[in-house]
Amino acid sequence: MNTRWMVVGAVALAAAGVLIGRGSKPSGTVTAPVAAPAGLPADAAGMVQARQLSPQDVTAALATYMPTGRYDDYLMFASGGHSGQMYVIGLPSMRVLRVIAAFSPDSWQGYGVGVKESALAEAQARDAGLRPRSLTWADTHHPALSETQGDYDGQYLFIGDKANGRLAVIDLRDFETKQIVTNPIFNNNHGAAFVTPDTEYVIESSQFAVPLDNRYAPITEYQQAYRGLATFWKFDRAAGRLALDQSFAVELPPYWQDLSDAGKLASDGFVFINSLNTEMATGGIEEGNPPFEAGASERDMDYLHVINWKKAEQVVAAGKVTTMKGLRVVSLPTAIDEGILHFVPEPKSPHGVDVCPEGSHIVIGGKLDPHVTIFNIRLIQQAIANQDYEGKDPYGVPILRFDAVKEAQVEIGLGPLHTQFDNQGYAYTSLFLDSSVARWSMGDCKYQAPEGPWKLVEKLPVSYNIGHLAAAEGDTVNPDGRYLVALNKWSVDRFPSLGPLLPQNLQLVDIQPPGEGMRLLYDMPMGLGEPHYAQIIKADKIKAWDVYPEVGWDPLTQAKSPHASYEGKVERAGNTVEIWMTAIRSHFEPERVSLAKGDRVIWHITNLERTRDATHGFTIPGYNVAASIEPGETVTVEFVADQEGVYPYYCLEFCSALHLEMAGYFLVAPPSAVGAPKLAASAADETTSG
Ligand code: RUQ
Ligand code: CUA
Repeated sequence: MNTRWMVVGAVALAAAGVLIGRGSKPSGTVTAPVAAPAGLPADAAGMVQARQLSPQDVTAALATYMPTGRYDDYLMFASGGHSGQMYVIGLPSMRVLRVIAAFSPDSWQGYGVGVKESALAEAQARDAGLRPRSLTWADTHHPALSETQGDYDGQYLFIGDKANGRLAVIDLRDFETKQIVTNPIFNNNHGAAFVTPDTEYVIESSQFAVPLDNRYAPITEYQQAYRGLATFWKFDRAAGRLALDQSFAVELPPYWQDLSDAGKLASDGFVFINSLNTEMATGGIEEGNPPFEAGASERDMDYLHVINWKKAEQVVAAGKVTTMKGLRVVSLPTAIDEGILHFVPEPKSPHGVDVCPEGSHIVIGGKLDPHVTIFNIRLIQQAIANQDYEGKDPYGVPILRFDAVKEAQVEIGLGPLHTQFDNQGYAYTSLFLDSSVARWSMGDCKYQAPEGPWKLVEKLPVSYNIGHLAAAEGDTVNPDGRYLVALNKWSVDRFPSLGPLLPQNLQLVDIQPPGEGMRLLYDMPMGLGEPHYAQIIKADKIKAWDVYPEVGWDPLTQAKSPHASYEGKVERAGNTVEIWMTAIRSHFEPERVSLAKGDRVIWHITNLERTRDATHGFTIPGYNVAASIEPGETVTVEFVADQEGVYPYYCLEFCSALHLEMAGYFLVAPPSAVGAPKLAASAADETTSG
């Protein structure tokens, strides 16, 4: 049995072509294989030896190799950092299954490159009056899967753009971005996106304090004029959209708010937001001030913001708000008077705040403190009720007494950042400076770890400098245990040198069963953009469409497009030429479109296919158009034919044996040559096909 196990493992490794585990060394190809058991292609023991694989390596290979056609158990949705996109990664294979274009154009997906039906184009048009530049990228940090009763429901995905104060909404029926919203009064965020337990709201809290409403105020007026903001974007699930007119925000002091997390179960109705820079440092190293890194780290304690959003909702409904650019804002004095906002002291330049599966405990990682600090929501509620304050901050926000609300502190190591949970009573915290993952036991939890409460159990070194970590369903009311992924910021020597810009290293860790210790299974280089946070969902919760429900589907509205057509035709009205084109293997119809320079072109394309994976593409040289027309989809491209000449348009997807023949000619005649009106009329006749 042992031999067979080794054999299978070695074959798996050879097929996967990967090296795993500490101590693995790159090796050449397998040389001199000796006789293998019947049916196996090579001598497995020889392969293990030739590739210098340890027994742990072989186990890791067995645990991660995915035979052809077999599907992964989990899907991980990872942000793409400043690539502006999202990644979908299968677990345990760690294969990248998809990139989802969110904030950046992507020609493969026909996103933001000339096609009208896109959230990016819609946002750019909407924000044209608000911002002078069309944004074509984002700094995506925190993805949030939609939840029902605190559990992932597999319907929607939200992602925050830290750099520009935006959120995107992705529909998981087709894995496409449906909406990008821009915070109308705040230009950056960090505590985004996090959802309340039924996805009533998507939370977007600010990072760097600025004057609200994008006003100017000199930095010398920092304390009076600058503010933070927690925005609660109402999610209209039926429409699949965030609704600004039903959203609200709570004004916060000009501390730098950091991550947030929504309460659930025991803490349902609350939102927790970390802060740093309660010193209110304003930088100015060039003027002899301490740099931010020092000025913002002087105090021993910063403030965990405890916001009662259900109370805030009532205050908003009662109209105690000021409205700025369509967003209803609860002012800081109102938030204090109405008991919406309380502070809890938290050590020491805190970063991650994570609510445990039962909602009872709130875990804080303080970057400059070797402990995680655990607060109890019951104690917080008691302290609020008893007004057990240690004082007020300069803005009058009551500060709860630390010892009254703290349940425990566990010393786990250097640089604790983020925490995830399993279903055995353990929490897992990333340690940036230690380059490791700490497993420690929770207390007062429905799952009881055998070690007893609040104990550091073990640490696993990771390569290197871990930021976030994600456990399978590890921030829901029902964690799965099983897998954990360390999202390491630095990879240094883990992969061959490909120049000075290195990939991040995502490491898959087996955390089950807990008694056997955490085991590293796989190193995955991510050379596409820097994932910050990720969420891992059971794959069978996702019910995506294989093809669009009807021919002529507009994915932006998720309804039949008024521009769908089952036949090719061209119509002219004045100098506007409208084309309804069909695409099916292996031709477009029409195959010729003739018009004159200066004509306005509206070009609809409907993919008539009902076959899974029968996607067609569309492009015209020089017109900056790249469409992906998936089975059933209708897209629209609009432009002015401002370049004369002859332009072969063709299908971008290798869809069939005659893919190269799937093409046509777009003929733009000079208007002066024949006289524009006359040519235009005849051109329209000529190109109508039936
Ligand atoms: S946070 S730096 Cu997720 Cu650790 Cu953005
Ligand atoms: Cu359609 Cu290639």
